[in-house]
Amino acid sequence: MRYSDEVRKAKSEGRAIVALESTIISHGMPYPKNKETALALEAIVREEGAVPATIGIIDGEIVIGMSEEEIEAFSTRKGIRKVSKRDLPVTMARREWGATTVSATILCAAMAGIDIFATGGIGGVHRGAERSWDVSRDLYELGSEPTMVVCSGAKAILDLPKTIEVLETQGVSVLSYRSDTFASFYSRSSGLPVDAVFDDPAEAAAILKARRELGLTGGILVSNPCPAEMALPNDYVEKAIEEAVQEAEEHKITGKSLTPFLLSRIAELTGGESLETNMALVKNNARLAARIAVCYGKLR
Ligand code: PSU
Ligand code: MN
Repeated sequence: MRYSDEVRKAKSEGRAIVALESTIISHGMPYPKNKETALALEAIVREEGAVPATIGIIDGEIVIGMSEEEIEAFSTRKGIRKVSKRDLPVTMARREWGATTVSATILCAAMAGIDIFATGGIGGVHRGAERSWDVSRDLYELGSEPTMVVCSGAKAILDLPKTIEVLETQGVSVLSYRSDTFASFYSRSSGLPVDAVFDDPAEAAAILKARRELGLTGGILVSNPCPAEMALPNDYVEKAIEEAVQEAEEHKITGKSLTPFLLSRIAELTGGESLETNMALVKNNARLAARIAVCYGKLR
């Protein structure tokens, strides 16, 4: 594992750190929006008084805190493996490059002692999972590592009621920021219930502290709805999702290619609107994560 100087210093000084993932850069957004977004997330985290740690694997080494050049490389380089837990050993032993998903980023953040991580939307139970059995590793890593993940719910391409059920089975505490329901990625509400609503980042920090003190395995999911001015109407985006899901089935796109395919197809079908929304929501999540991290730092 290799730390950037900034992250190593922040760790030794006990400063608030926010982990950021790299699959969203290499497989979740097209160039140059992926790079712009990744750099913007880092700037937002710093603006809020925390230190960003973008995580990925370079030549088999887990990097905790990428440089700007490394972020640029993850934005453009072809053939970067999308890494979840099962891929970590192969990527490391073969000295490959790997973009870490939510699940692998949770693992790396936990190894690095970073408590809070921001992303766009976690993976979850895919639509049609009763046939495909496609359930993201993200849900199980949340169930076993003590990390808090700040996101806009699970991606709307998924079966959200089933995703919420698995989170419950896994014992993940699901919190929602200033909204009564679980967010639906591009839209603000899925209509699904959460375990607790909070209005102040300090409350989320207190819940994280309580969970740690109990010594429970597993983490906390913070659902932060997309900013209202950038949210897409549910039924509008749902039409694009259904079309993309249908196409994926026709083209037999499965496994780790499915989510990247759906995200890029939905961006095309919405004339780029869904991508703008995705960029806005992940920035909003980085800000909230940094605020919670700063509050958590004061509690510790
Ligand atoms: N959030 C986004 N865009 C993304 C992702 C999250 O706004 O591309 C990535 C995360 O890395 C997440 C992955 O772990 O999508 C889910 O992939 P899968 O469904 O194959 O588990
Ligand atoms: Mn999958």
